[in-house]
Amino acid sequence: MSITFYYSPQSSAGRIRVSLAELDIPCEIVRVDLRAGDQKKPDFLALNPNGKVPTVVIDGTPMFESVAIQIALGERYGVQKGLWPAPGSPEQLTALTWLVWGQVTLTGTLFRYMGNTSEYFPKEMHNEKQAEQALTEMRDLLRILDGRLDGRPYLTGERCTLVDLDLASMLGWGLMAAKIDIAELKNLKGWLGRIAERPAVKAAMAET
Ligand SMILES: N[C@@H](CCC(=O)N[C@@H](CS)C(=O)NCC(=O)O)C(=O)O
Repeated sequence: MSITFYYSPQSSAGRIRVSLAELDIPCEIVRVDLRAGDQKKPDFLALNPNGKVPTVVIDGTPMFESVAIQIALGERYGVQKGLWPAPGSPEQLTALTWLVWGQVTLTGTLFRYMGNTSEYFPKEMHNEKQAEQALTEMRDLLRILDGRLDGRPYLTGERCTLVDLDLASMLGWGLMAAKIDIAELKNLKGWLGRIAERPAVKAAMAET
């Protein structure tokens, strides 16, 4: 088994950094300097034509899109480590559901809100009505997530899985960047706090 991980700290690749550390899988880490444009060089584009991190090469096969990478890592290495439900189990269906919900529905809405409000995006692209609509949807989704965590410490039940780590990694950054307050969502707040305390998450957050 060989894994090469193309990584840049404080980016979408952080969630894969956390998964690899939690799974305790030996891998070669290649730093990609996004500011210097390493991701647009021909060698890198041959692995990921999108020119983005995370990108991994597992036993010679390149993969991109963090959701696909999380599923591959979970299924290959996570079951044994208790970080991914067994294939064919009801928990696996639940894990896939929340992972994709987090990456497609929740992240899509968050970025729509940020695209219309945040200083990360040019002011001339901001649209007040779109922002209002996206924020209403975002609040609904956060309430849904809070409800899922009611009486359940983690998304699939008693155990933390790569799905929790993935969603929490995106939300920990996203809620801060989008300046969305979740004080009244106690389950969500507690879950984010528990995950932020994990050594692999702390280590990834501290990397520069
Ligand atoms: N949907 C992709 C998003 C990847 C992505 O947007 N990566 C950013 C870092 S956060 C990137 O590499 N940007 C470099 C660029 O666009 O030049 C995933 O989840 O893997």
